[in-house]
Amino acid sequence: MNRWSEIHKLIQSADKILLSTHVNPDGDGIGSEAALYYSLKNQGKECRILNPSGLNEEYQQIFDFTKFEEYDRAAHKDWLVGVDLAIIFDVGDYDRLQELGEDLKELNVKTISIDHHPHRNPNGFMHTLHDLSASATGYLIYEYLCYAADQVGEELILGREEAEGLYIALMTDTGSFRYSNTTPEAHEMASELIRQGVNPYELYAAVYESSPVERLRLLGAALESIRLSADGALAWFTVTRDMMWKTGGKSEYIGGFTDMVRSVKGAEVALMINEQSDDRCRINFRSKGKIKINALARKLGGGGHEFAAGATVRLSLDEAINKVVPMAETEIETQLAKLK
Ligand SMILES: [Mn+2]
Repeated sequence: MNRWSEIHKLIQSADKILLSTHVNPDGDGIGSEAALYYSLKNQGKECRILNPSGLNEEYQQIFDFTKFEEYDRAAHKDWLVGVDLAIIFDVGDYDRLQELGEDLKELNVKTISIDHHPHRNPNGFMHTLHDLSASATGYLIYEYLCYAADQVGEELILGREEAEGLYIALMTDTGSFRYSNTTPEAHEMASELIRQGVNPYELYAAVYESSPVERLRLLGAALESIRLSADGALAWFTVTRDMMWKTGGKSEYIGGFTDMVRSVKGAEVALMINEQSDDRCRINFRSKGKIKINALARKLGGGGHEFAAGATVRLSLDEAINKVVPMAETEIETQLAKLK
């Protein structure tokens, strides 16, 4: 039996469908939503995208931003009544849906989680399709659309938004086909999308070459703060509220900073400590592939992939530095010693 057959039946028998993804939606979540949204609309289904938070500027140039609504209980809860199915992308932890998750539960809406992250407790969802080997959630959506087309004996023909959504999902989650999750299947999917009309440079430029200058200034301040430790195997840096204030930066500009710091020669792990308030910091780890960092993120109350993980800690900036940096050093040194 095909792994999509059950989900396909659920989708076929639903008339009113909600799509959603995590807070601060990334290219994978948004792209997956766009692809399935337009596909379901074409089938005449009533469909709506409601996310826990809004769309970053770069994605507003590619997609019709009015289709990506920020969930507002007062304005949207009435619409949730009578939803047959909620499909949630790139989220395995139900709690990340925040208020929307609470309301779906209260209204007893059927939920499906489609994701490629490892999870401790995927509870809360009624159905799940989790595949850690998939490069992106968008890869899974592509596989589903191929399956659905095949069921009616047709070739998959994608509209502009569907094809661009899938390409953006894949491009952003593989770091533009550079990270270790770049599989032959990912390239095959990209080649099919390009054949169907996607323009790779146009989408790359929309996402990566349209930074507000404040973002680059904030990046400059962040790069200035890089420190090396564990014999150079750890490159850590901070993004403080002071930097934000001086550069005019915003928290949504921070995505991708840790990946950039990982490029330091000799560094195995990059670590960002982002001061969010007097007693809260966001911690981000990126590994080049020798050191697994998800156990470290879990110790701090977070999670993620083996080589890309993070956590939010209830600590001041100084406290976070004093706690997390030594923890990371110890973890890196222990793992490196085992590799010798
Ligand atoms: Mn993803």
